[in-house]
Amino acid sequence: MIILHDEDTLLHETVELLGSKLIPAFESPSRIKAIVQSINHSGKHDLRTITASAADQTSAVELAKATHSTGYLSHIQHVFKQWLDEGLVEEHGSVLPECFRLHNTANSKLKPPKDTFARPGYYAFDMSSGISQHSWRAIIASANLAVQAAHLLLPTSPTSASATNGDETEAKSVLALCRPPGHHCSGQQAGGYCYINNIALAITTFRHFSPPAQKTRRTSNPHFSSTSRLKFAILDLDFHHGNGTQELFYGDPNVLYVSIHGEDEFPYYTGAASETGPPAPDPAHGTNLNLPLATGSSFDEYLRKLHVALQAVRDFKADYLLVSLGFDTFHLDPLGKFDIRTENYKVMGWQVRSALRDIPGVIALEGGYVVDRLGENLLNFLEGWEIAEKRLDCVGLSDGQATSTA
Ligand code: Q9C
Ligand code: ZN
Repeated sequence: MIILHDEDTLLHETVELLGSKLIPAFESPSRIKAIVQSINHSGKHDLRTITASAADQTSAVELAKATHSTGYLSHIQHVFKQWLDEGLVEEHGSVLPECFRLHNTANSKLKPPKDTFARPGYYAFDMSSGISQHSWRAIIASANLAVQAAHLLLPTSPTSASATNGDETEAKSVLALCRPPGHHCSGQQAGGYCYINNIALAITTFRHFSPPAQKTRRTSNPHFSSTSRLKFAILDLDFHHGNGTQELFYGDPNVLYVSIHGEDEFPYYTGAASETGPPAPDPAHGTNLNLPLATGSSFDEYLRKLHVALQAVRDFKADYLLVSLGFDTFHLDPLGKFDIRTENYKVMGWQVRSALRDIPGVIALEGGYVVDRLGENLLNFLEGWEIAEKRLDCVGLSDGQATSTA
C-alpha cells in the first residue's frame, strides 16, 4: 500500500476538557509517530514521507475553499497569532472557544464577533478543536496528504503512479496519514479534533483535476464539463458519526455517504438512520446512509452493519471510494465503545476491499486513541485489504475469524 505521511502533521498539539480538567488532547502527535514506527518496522508498505511545498499549501487552501468559507480558513490560520499579540494566550498555550453561536429569534444572520477572544466560538462547535502555535502548518500538511493521495489515483496526473501505464492507474489505493482528522468539520466550524475535511478535499481534488473525458463519461454532451459527473462513495468507519462529511454532501446526488458509528454518541445531534438525504424527488434522496450501532456491540454485530454498508456502496457504482478510517472502534479506546479487537481489523479490511475490489480508493486516517495499539490495528486492516485487493486466498476472513494468513 502506498502510505503518505508528512512530519508537519506532528506540529499540532492542543488541550481539551475531560470532565472539568484541561488535559493534553487524546488526539496527539504520538498517534502518527506510533503508526509510522509500526509501518517502518513491518517493512511491508511503501511509506512516502512528503513535505508540502509553498505551492502545495496554497493549492490545498484554494481547494479547501470548495467546502470551507474563506473567513473560516483565515480564522484558523491567524487566530493563534492574534491571541498571542493581544496577550490572550501564552506561546505554548491553546486557543479555545468561549461562547458558541447563539441562535435567536431577533437575529438569524449571525456574523463573527469583533472581539478576538470571542471569535473562536463562532468558528467551532465544541471544545475539542483547540488551536496552538503551529496548528495551521499541521492542518495544511494533513489536508495536502489527502490532495496528494487523490493525485496518485488520477488517471493522467503527471505525479500518478500510473504515469508509465497510460490511462489505467496502477495504484488502486492510497492511505493518507492525516492528522488532524477531518470528518467532523464542514463549512465553517471546527470540532471533534477536525479543522479541514480531508476526505472532502480529496473529492474536490478528483473533481478539479480529472480529465474532461472522465468527468463527462456519462454524457454525450461535449459542452458538459463545468460540473463533474464523477460519483464518489464515502465509507466512514470511525467510531463517531462524520457529521461534517454528511453535511457537506447531504444535497449532492453524486456523493454517497455511509457511516457506521456509535449510537447516541458524539457528536450527538447527527447520525440517526432517518437522515437519508433531502426528501424525494430530490435526486440526492437516499444518498446518505447512517447505520448507528449500539455501544457495547461485538464485532459480529458490527459486521452485520458493515454488510449493509458495503451493499449500498456497491449499488451506488461510484468512480472513487473514500474511506474515513478511525480506530476508536477498538475495545480499549477511551472515546469509543465497541468490542472490536486487533485481529478483527484484518477481517474488516478484507471485507471492505473484497466487496469493492476495483474502485480506486483513498483511505484517510480519522480517530483512534490507544496510541500503542494503533500501529498493529492499522497493519491488520491493511493486511486484510491487500489480501482482498490481490485476490489471495485467506481462510477465515470471510466469516469474521481471521484465523490464518495467505
Ligand atoms: N474531551 C474523532 O475521532 N470529544 N473525533 C472528546 C473528551 C470529542 C472524536 C471528549 C471526540 C472527537 C476524529
Ligand atoms: Zn472518532
